[in-house]
Amino acid sequence: MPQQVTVTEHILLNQKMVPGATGQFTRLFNELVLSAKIISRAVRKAGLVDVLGFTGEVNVQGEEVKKLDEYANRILMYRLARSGVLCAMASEENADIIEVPESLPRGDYIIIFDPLDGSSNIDVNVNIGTIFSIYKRKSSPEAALMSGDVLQKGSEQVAAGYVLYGSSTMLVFSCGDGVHGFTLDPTVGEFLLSHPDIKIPEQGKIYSVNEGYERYWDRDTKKVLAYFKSPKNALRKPYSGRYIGSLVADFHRNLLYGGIFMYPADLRDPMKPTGKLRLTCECNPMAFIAEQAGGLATDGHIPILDIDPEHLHQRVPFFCGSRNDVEMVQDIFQNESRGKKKR
Ligand code: AFP
Repeated sequence: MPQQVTVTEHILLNQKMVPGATGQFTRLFNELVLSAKIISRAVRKAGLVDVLGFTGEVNVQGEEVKKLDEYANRILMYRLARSGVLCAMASEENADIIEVPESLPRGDYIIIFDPLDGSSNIDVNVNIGTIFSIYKRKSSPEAALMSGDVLQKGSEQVAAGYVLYGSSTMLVFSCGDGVHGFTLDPTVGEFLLSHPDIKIPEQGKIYSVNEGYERYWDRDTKKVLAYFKSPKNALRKPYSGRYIGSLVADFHRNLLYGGIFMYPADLRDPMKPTGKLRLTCECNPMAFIAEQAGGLATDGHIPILDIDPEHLHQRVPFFCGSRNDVEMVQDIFQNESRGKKKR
């Protein structure tokens, strides 16, 4: 019988290797895993039961809320609040930080999540995902929770990952010791280790961006796209363009095959001058995974993980993936800003 490590076993083995580990993280992770299974079950039934379409409400991002979005949010809120190890949570769907009520046991961890990213793809049976990012509070547990406990730099994440509801359901995460992927075996109801120690190819061959918005980009960003499409780039031929419009799916493909995901700043909407993706619940966790797999993530000027968040729903330009490709983006932006200074 082949060796089949479950995600719980993997976390427990790691816990044993961390001196002073209390089991709190394991408890939190178990609730995340259970939530992922429950959400996956609902996603798999979409089309058969009444979970497609809109709830009729609009979320904090000004987007219409999908029924599955709302369901996933409720599952995560309920389960994670009962882990007994969190002091606060934040969701892409909620305007503010949610403190765990005093009536429930609490701990030092903080989780930020996007319950169902790519939800415009739900009704057409295209891959969607859950993204999460975990921190430890910095202030004393006796003191009142500070916004700085939740708004930490991405480099302070203790763990991050995503669940991809695709041709199979996969959980990919890092606790700072590399990236590991587990596939849900529906016959036993367990996530089994299928992709140990994932490394992103140093040189990519795919670029993923919503090219339809090119006319709204600045000159640097247009140069970046021209580079990936040029036969004179590092590959000596144009990269393949692949864009699903579902961050988890686009990121996951590029993680395994090598490539770069881009959501640059654009001038379409004056309310969103720094792009669409949110630093805390989308970019930071993906940047953490990318770096742990040997890749990079930048906003064009500084590493995503070094950005000090100003508010919970902050948006940043995002370039993330294979090391050589992201370095090229940084070079193009740096040369442009050097040129601007000279002019
Ligand atoms: P939705 O959840 O509204 O579908 O947005 C998904 C997303 O946040 C991210 O998953 C995609 O990469 C990106 O937006 C797609 O945005 P565009 O449709 O503007 O390309």
